[in-house]
Amino acid sequence: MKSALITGITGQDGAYLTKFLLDKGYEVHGLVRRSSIERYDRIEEFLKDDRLTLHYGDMTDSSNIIRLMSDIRPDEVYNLAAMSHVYVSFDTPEYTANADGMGTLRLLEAIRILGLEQKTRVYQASTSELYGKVQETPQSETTPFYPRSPYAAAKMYAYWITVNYREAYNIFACNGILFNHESPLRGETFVTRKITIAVANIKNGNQDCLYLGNLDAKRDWGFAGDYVEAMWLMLQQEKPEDFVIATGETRTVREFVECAFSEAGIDIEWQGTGINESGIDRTTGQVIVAVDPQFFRPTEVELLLGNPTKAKEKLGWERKTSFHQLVQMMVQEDLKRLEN
Ligand code: NDP
Ligand code: GDR
Repeated sequence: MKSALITGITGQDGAYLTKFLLDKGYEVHGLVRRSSIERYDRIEEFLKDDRLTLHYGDMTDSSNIIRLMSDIRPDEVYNLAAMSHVYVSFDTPEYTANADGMGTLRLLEAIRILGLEQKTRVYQASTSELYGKVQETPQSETTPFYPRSPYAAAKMYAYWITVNYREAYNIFACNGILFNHESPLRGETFVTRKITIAVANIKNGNQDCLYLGNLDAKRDWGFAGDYVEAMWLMLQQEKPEDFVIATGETRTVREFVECAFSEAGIDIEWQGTGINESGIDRTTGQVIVAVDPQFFRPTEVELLLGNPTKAKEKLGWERKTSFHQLVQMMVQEDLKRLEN
């Protein structure tokens, strides 16, 4: 039985990856942080599975990482743990650098210190945020990086230290440069989930208006369930390489809003521009979407559009879920959750 350690197992991707690896017959270990309320909601259904073991730890604690790696000696490590919110990283830049940047170094160093270079393969959760102020569209594995947030700068360090440890110590380590991927398990303050929760609330009369920041930002949005397969595929190749994982389509936040409300039977009409822009319910005439500048970022990433050709050719990976299917799934799940 192969073994895998997932850091960030309690997050969106951690939950989908846990299911994926258990289905493949893996023994799965997960790193969890101690908190005053232990919330493992996303992985609750797997907690009774004997093949899943949780370990307390933190990416900011080297001795903890070394001890865990020494005890588990996993065949594969998926480093998903991160302070993953771009907006919040402007408020917590030092912590973000520590967890997202240095955390990756700690993991790679543990492999080296323990002599696991030939045993343990590493997946590093890199991100399309590395492209930031984009230098080329669509973005591929060869597009230059230009990070636009403390989060992206920390992830840039993690990207390059992964490449360096691969080249210097022959560790099988891959960067998955994943574009935005969403699901009903998405954190509630990321824009897609914030929108689908608001749609369910507004539909049920529990909320009047949805306040958002930049409606013009464009993202290449896919489904998280499709993307975890690509993480695994990278570690099954003959040689370690970095891959862009994306859909190859881009949409504005505004389009996501329209599509999500339409899924709940609400038709939106846009009025005004800039911070005065609002979305009106065509049937009732009520303002149900408005811009609030508090959600603008000090530096924004305006356009992301990935080129997943290499992943298709070498991994045989393609997204299965379309943009409309993704929005539909998220809205329906949030409507159902409210009913329950
Ligand atoms: P989430 O924010 O849903 O999950 C992050 C996970 O990291 C949680 O389990 C969290 O634990 C854990 N974590 C945070 N800080 C630490 C720490 N210091 N020590 C240990 N664990 C920690 O993120 P996603 O699942 O969406 O993303 C997974 C990874 O992929 C992240 O690294 C993210 O940056 C990256 N990524 C995500 C993309 C996306 O669109 N989703 C796109 C590209 C990259 P807790 O539950 O305790 O908070
Ligand atoms: P992102 O995701 O920053 O791309 O990072 P997010 O959903 O937070 O923002 C996407 C775009 O929407 C705009 N936006 C808003 N964003 C939020 N959160 N809240 C709002 O109210 C709002 N209004 C408009 C943002 O300005 C932005 O342009 C995600 C994370 O999962 C990262 O960890 C990951 O690396 C990248 O995706 C790829």
